[in-house]
Amino acid sequence: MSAISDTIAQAMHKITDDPKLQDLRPHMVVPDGSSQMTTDYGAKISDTDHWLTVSDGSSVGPALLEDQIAREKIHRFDHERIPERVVHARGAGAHGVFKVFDNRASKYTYAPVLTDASRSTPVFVRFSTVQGSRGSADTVRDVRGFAVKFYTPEGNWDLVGNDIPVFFIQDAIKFPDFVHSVKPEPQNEVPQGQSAHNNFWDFVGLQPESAHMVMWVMSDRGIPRSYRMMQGFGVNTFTLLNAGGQRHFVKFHWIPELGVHSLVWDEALKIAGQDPDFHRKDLAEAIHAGCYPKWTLAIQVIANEDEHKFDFDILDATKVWPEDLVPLQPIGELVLNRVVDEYFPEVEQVAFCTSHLVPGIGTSDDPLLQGRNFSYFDTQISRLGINWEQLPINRPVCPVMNINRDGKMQMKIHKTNLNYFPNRDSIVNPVSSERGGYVEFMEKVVGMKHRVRGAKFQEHYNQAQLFYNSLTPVEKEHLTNAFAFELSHCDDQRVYERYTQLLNHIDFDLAATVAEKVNGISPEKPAHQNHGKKSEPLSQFYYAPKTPTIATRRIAILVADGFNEAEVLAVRGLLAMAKATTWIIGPRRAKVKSADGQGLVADHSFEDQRSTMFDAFYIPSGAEHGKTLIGTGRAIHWIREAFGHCKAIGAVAEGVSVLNHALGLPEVKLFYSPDSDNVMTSYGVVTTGKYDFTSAAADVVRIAPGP
Ligand code: HDE
Repeated sequence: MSAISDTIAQAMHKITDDPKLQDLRPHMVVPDGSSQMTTDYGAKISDTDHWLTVSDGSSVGPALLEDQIAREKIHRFDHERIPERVVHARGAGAHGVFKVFDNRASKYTYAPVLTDASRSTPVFVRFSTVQGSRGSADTVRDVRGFAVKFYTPEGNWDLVGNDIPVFFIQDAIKFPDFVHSVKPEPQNEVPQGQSAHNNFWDFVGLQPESAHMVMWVMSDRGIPRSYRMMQGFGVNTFTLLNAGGQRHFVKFHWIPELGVHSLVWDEALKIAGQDPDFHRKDLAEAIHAGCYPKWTLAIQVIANEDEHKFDFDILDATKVWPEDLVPLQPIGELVLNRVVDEYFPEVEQVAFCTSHLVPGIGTSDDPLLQGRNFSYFDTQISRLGINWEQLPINRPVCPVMNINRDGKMQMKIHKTNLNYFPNRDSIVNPVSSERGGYVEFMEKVVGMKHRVRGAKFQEHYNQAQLFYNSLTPVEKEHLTNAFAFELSHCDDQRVYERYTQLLNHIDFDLAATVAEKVNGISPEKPAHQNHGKKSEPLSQFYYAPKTPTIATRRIAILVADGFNEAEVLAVRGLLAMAKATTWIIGPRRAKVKSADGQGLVADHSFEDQRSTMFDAFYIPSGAEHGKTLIGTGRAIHWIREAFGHCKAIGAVAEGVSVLNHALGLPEVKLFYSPDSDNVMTSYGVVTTGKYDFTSAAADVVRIAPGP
């Protein structure tokens, strides 16, 4: 654990010192067994099960409107729902801490949140999908939101990012069109949680500026294994202001400690049905287990005077700043260490605004960001009302004082007869920049008023090519298949034909393969020559963790009656030491007898938790158990499916026979026979015939499941 993580770990144990938690505490309601039930106005309730009626006790009579208790219950119920977010409706959230390593960013900014290493800044993070509604599934192909609220003594700073570093459009004015096109179609509200439909591909086919982002979403980045295993990006270009008054342009990056990992498409599809809350549960499971998700915050910085030195516009949100041109500078660490207590008041009511910045951090002329700065505040008013910033989860931890007044659900009572500025008593006054007042960078702006974007904004394919070229062969294959899946769900010929033509501006082979798969237009020659350049960090493999780890990975142990219990307990112990979680999967969720002990109660059956829910599995030895598994169709399917999804697999003795049977491998001689004493590893499968199970288990621990 790094020094910084140690400090953060200590900060976590002193969670009571967290200023945001202290702020939330007075709002927490903790009923205990002796709590008396009351109405919302405090009168005690004697009966909450029977509506007041006129009755002689032997039959039911008319219900009385005078029953305040019944009416309150129904009224409150009728109004439980608020509008869901127009995008990013489905999400999960957690509390945490942010700390910088040292003051290395003070060259660029005087914001203490980014420079003061003695601080632990409380944060709330909300992850989300974009397209689906609140009840949609977690594992769909989509962009993921990564929104962070920093509660600093200088005010709240909201860094509202995504897991993909670019966006579909360059100018905010197109956002309603883009969102209408990707959301379920207007005539039938289909499809839910998917972009595989005519309107989305029609829009992006007609808007080549989206080409780069579409490549990212069709890559494995669109189906992350976990919120904990994805990068985050501020996407837009922000600015930093230092104590000397100099401005730098900045992009923010979150790099996950666990590396970037994705599901495979077949898994993602199946999990969407088998466990639509997969990511939400995964986040809570890791935090409960004390495996706190962590990210490094890194910045890319460009000096004010270098704004125009690149062949792309640095204010164009459809472009990355390639890391070989503008290196990442790690400056701090984010740790999520506390699950929410109640979903609605925390995750549903949290509200972010890109314009909520603290002194030392500023906005830029990025035309997408400018629109966002308007939109977020506006949307919070319609979702939560004008006083949304007074809600506990949104409230800053520093004093808030001004002449803003009234509005629905005003919670504050200002004890003053003056509600304007200036006033005769100077009750509340602006603060100079020296004393911490927010100041904008003074910039000379000259120009004509017209509706245009700069010349460099007109180029759309260079970075889409760079992304494609930087992928490994397996990533390319997944991306090609994703295009084929999506376009084959479009039945309007104009739509899928146009998109295959657009792909030919990115790469001839990609366009030709997809066109063949979906009956699109097969190109004869490239519409644009692929420049052939690469940038390694664009492949998610580049972000594999420095030290491979299986911490928090879910590992299934497949058993039937007669399994070797001592072996299972030893392997479980070893895996627990490596911080993986193990789950006994048996023929039923009940006790499974062992050959040598008490037996174990299975956590799930083969039927009710499928292989897709796990990162790896292991089959112990045991003669009877081996025979039973071989004869259990569901177990055989389980093994085949997991092998097909390239899961890490371990097996001992009779467990190896089960594998060989399920995978039909004796002929191809992939694994040693069950009675061989050697340990063999191939295709991520570790097998041994030895009953010296500790060495086999050590091998299981050694292989970290791949991306
Ligand atoms: Fe958003 N976006 N967005 N967006 N966005 C919203 O605000 C908007 C964009 C992002 O967990 C809305 O509170 C416009 C880029 C996240 O609560 C809304 C434009 C990026 C979240 C809105 C964009 C994002 C939102 C809907 C184009 C990546 C969820 C509900 C100009 C950097 C925040 C809400 C949460 C939410 C507007 C583009 C990320 C309507 C106009 C680019 C993570 O205000």
